[in-house]
Amino acid sequence: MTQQITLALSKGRIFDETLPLLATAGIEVLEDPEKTRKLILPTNQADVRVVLVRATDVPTYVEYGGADLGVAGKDNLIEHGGQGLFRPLDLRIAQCHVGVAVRTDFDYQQAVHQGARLRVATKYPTIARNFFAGKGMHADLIKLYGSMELAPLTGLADAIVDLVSTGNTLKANQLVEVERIMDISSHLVVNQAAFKLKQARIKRIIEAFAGAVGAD
Ligand code: PRT
Ligand code: MG
Repeated sequence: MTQQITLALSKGRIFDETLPLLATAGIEVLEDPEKTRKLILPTNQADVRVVLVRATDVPTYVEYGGADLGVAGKDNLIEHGGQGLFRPLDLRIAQCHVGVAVRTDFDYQQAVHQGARLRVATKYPTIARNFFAGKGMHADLIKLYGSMELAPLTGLADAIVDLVSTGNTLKANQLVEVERIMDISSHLVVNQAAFKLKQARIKRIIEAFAGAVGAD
């Protein structure tokens, strides 16, 4: 009996940038997530299916075996904690970085210098907490789920910790990056039990992906 392999992806850049990697493993997704309401997508391989979940939920699906494999941003992996996940490969896709940004009229260096208590809005409390603790700074974190850029503009926070790619979003909202925290890319994650039970099939996928991203 062939074992079913379930791969968790999020719609948008991760799905789009994973497609060429799947192709190198001979896997072709048969429906376009932008055109269907289905959350389970068949592939040309009878034993492989793709499930569409929120980017932040990919690590959770894979942790509990709702999916055998998934592709998740390092940002979301850090916030999840990574328990129960085997992380064999950096796919080097969906690249960006995490940074601290403030209003252009906010003197961040002075706040740092004076040891001020910063109010920081973020979707990434673990990354933010570790960063400010490492600098020996007090940060009061405010958890948000989106549109972080609005927080300094409305007085909700002094600073945000958010993902930056081109920097256009910050610029459009009169914000400026004052700290670069870490580079981000998406990683392949595998459920540890699934890796043992379905090792041959999963290894073939990992090897194809590794070849495609030029990993050793
Ligand atoms: O959108 P949704 O709330 O469903 O979830 P999500 O935002 O977590 O998903 P998605 O698909 O937007 O992002 C998935 C993953 O892509 C993230 O976890 C990152 O690892 C990665 N990634 C790469 C990015 C970006 N680049 C990125 N630029 N995720 C988000 N952005 C956003 C950023 O938050 C900011 O609002 O784009 C904006 C900045 O872009 P620039 O180009 O204007 O700097
Ligand atoms: Mg998004």
